[in-house]
Amino acid sequence: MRNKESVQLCIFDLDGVITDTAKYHYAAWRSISKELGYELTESANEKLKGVSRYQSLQQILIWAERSLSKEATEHLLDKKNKTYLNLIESLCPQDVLPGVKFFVEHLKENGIFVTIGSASKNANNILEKLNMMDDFDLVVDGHMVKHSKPNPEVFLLSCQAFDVAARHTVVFEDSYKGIGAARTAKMHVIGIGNPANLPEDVVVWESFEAKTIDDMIEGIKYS
Ligand code: B16
Ligand code: MG
Repeated sequence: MRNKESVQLCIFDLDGVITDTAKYHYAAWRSISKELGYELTESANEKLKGVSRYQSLQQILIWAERSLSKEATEHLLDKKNKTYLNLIESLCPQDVLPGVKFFVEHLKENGIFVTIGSASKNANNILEKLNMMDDFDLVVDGHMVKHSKPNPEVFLLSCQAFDVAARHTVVFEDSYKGIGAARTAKMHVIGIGNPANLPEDVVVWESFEAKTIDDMIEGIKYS
């Protein structure tokens, strides 16, 4: 991809990209893990980022070497979500990560479609708290997909909605699984967050502050 005209769609992951809710998912899963007699470390938690609630619990059960009945599984999923919802109760527009609003506007002013591609079933709730519901052309969330990242379904739905080819699409992601999903779909990708937590062969922005379309084109040059 060489020029800005060839980017037609940008897809933003939500948790860890638009706002720092990833730390609340971690806190909630840590407490559930403790109940299961398992210590969830920060590095193990990296493997849960971008993964659906159900799949995350299945992974924790494997690590904890535990198995649960259907009822006990449902109970823990519900408990995790209630803990998480409590933690994000006071989320507000000030919690949008630095530079995100400006960058999203900058893309839209340049005629680029801007969507959300999140595994979360709480995405709409979070966007409402952040007062960002009207900022995106489409929100694809965990209610709309059958398959969890690294399956690319959550990103492909945005391409289909606006009839944009994957090669004209850029994904912003904070997780290994999400970057894998973008790559499987043959989309361009920029990592967001701490480079130490992401693949070495991806350009990572620690924040959106002062970023422009030109920076994005530079970042995806070799992806
Ligand atoms: P929920 P993203 C993902 O959101 C999170 O990274 C992941 O930790 C979480 O388990 C998943 O959403 C499901 O979230 O329990 O709210 O439905 O990063 O894809 O925006
Ligand atoms: Mg994320």
